[in-house]
Parts: sequence; structure tokens; C-alpha cells
Amino acid sequence: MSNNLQETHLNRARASLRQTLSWYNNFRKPGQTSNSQLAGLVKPELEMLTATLNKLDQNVVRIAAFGLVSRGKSSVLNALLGQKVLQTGPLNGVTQYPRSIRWSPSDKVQIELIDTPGLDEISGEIRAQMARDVALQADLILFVVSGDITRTEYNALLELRKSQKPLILVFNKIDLYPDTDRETVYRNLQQLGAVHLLEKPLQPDEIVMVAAEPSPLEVRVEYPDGRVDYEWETLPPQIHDLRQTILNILNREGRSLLALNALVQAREAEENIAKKTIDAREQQAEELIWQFAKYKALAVGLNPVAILDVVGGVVADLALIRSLARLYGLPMTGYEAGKILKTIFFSSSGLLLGELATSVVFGLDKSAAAITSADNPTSMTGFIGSALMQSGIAGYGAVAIGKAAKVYLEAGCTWGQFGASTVIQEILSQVPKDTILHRLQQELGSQLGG
Ligand SMILES: Nc1nc2c(ncn2[C@@H]2O[C@H](COP(=O)(O)OP(=O)(O)O)[C@@H](O)[C@H]2O)c(=O)[nH]1
Ligand SMILES: [Mg+2]
Repeated sequence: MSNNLQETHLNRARASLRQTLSWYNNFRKPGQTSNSQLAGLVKPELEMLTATLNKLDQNVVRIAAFGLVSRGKSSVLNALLGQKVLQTGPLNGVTQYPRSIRWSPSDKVQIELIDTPGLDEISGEIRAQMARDVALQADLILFVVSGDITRTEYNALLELRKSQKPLILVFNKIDLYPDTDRETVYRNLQQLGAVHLLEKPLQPDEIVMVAAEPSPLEVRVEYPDGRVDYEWETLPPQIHDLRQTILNILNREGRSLLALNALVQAREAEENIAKKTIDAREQQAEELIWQFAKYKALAVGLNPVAILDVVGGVVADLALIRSLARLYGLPMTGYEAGKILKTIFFSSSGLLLGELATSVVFGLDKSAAAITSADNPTSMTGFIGSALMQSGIAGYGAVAIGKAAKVYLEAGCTWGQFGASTVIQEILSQVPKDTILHRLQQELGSQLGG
């Protein structure tokens, strides 16, 4: 991917996050009673958005290592760094909590390596939460195994795949395997994908073989005087392929990955804000909707001309949606407008059907009934009957639209001009075929795109 395109993606992501932050920071002006309470509720999301924007500005790529205990996660990160910063060891629990270190393999990329405890070292719920938190922050995931995969590893791998991040399967400790066994394990790992256990076969650059901390080798030393001795020789790590794979990915699409991850995080934060706001304003919204339902029912019931019912109904519905959006402090986007218009259309067709049905039941069109009712008591009954029924339908329509508006305002808040979902879709539509992003799009496209 060209540098220009990647820069564009970063800039789009920054613009999107800035817009979101300024919307939510400025729109919620103090004064309204519930605003300060709401501001407190959505504080974590706003902080998360700010942190994500800062991360984008710093241009730091995060790489997290996951795996079961003693597979060599810490050793792999040390080997990448070229020095033993992280403690390693054969016992459980050497790495107690996630830790991060800076790695600057060249002056072009800034990388943060995140080490985690083994997925089987900490208890269930905490582990799952830790994994989710770290995975959410990571731009690239290293899943470290050291041979054939166990059921626990397999499940963890599937779970991590859901985080929609590029993932490299690191086959560590290859020094322990003779070449033929090594090939067998490698092929087994590849098969993981091929049999559709994962959604797509693992590509060659998604599995990398390393020996991060090879076991010392006992070597026979023969001295000139004929004396023979055995010594332990430490071997250098074999990590070159992994380092190269990572650098290739980062050069090719690192900044676009960064942009995309920031947007996915922003989208989640925004959807949470919408959810919390809608919940917090539940009662006010309910009142607003009923107010509209009442007036709409009244207007439709009193108005004698059928087609005006429909037009007036649509205008009232749009006004309701606008008022709801204002109440929630959520943006109205094209996404919502489209979906809600459909609901309005169906509600209006309900109204039209209602007009038709009442003319059958009472033998007269409401408009016609009104005109003739002046001098005919029977058709007056017809007018009142059809008017009541239509009011009911119109009122019901307003309630339905109020409900739909809630759903769409929540789902649609990220679909505005610079909205996170819009920019995600735009970036994914521009990635070339040979990228991990393209593969992710193929595999998770529907989820990523919306
Ligand atoms: N033979 C061999 N042992 C390794 C290799 N990498 C790590 N180890 C050993 O595996 C054990 C666990 O390593 P560690 O990095 O602490 O695992 P972690 O729990 O996944 O972080 C340590 O005793 C390491 O020396 C390797 O490539 N080959
Ligand atoms: Mg460790």
C-alpha cells in the first residue's frame, strides 16, 4: 500500500475521531438537569476516544503476545527486542500481568510490545476480560504455540480472531523438533484453517517458526592434548523470520491498520455513548413520543382530507425523530434518515390502508363522509367512526416510529459524513489484494463494515 494512501487513512481516522470528540464535548452544553449526570456516565467512553486519538497522533503500533503458559511469549518478545528485558522461566506465573515495552527496530516505526500472562494462568472471567482488553488495544496479535495445538489453545485462538485483528501464529521452540516433526507440526497448524475450523486457511505469512530461547546444546569438546570434555553451549535465538514478517506487515499497511483499529474502538465507544444516553433519557423520550402520538392522532382524526393525513403524518414523524435526536444529543445521519423513512412509509401505508378499510366498513370515504355529513346524520356516524380508527392507527404509527428512531439513532450515530463506520468502510474498500487488511475484510467484512 502506498505511503500516501496510508497517510490518508491515518488522516481520515484522526478527522473522524476529532469530529466525534467535538460533537460529544460541545453538544452536551451544561444547563439541562440531566446533562451533568449523563456526562458522568459517558466519561469512560470520552476518555477512551481521547486516548485513541492520542495513540493515533503518536503513531505507535501495538503488538500483543498471547498464548498458554510457558509457550515462550516473554521469550519471543525478548528475542524480538534483542535483549532479555522480560523475565522468562519454566514455572507457571512468571508473567503476572500485562506489561509493555518499547521496540524501535527502525526510526520509521514505533512499536509497543505487550506481554501477557498465560491464558491458562489466571482464572476464567478475569482472563477473558484481560484478553479482551489487551486484544482491543492491539494492532497486531502474536499467538505463541510450541507444537501441536491443544483444545484450550484452539478456543483461545478462535476467541482472539473475533477481535478482528491481524494475527500471526508463532510456532516457538522449533529447536526441540527434528526437521521432519517440525514440518508435520507446521502442516497441522496450517490445516487449522484449511478444515474451516478458522474461517479461512492460514496463509504462509500467518505462521512463523521461531526458536526464541533455544535450549543449550551439550557439545563435545576435544582438546589438543587428547582430553575430551562436554560443555553447554547457548545458541542464538532464531527470530529473523518473525521480525521480518512483522516489519513487512508494518511497512506495507501498518498505518492503515492503526487507523482502522482506532476507528473500530471509536465506533464501539460511540455506540456505548448512544446506548447510555438513550437509556438515561428513556422517560423523557417516552413522554415526547406520547405527546406526538396524541397530537398526530388528533390531527389525523380531525382532518377530513385523506391524502393530507399521510403528508401531515410524515411531517409529524420527521419532527418527532428530530426532537428525539435533539433530546439524546445524537447526530442524525443519512443512515438513519433512510431506515427511518422506510418505517415512516410503512406507517403511512398503514394509515392509507386504514383509510381504505374504514371506507369499506362505513361504506364511505372519510373525505366524502365529511362533505355529506352536514345534512345527513348517518354519514356523520361514518365520519366519526373512520376518524377514530384512523386516529388510532396514526397514534400507533408515532409510537412505532419513536421506537424505531431509538434503534436507528443508536446504530446510525457512526454513519455520518466522517463517522467511524463510514470511514471504516471507505478504508476497507481501498486496500489492495495482497494485504492482511484485505484478507480480514474478506473474512470479517460484514462485521467490520457495519
Ligand atoms: N527449547 C526452547 N525453550 C524455550 C524457547 N523459548 C522459550 N523457552 C523456554 O520456555 C520456558 C517458558 O518461557 P517463557 O518465555 O517464560 O514463557 P511464557 O510463559 O509464555 O512467557 C522458559 O524456560 C524458556 O527458556 C525455545 O525457543 N526453545
Ligand atoms: Mg511470560
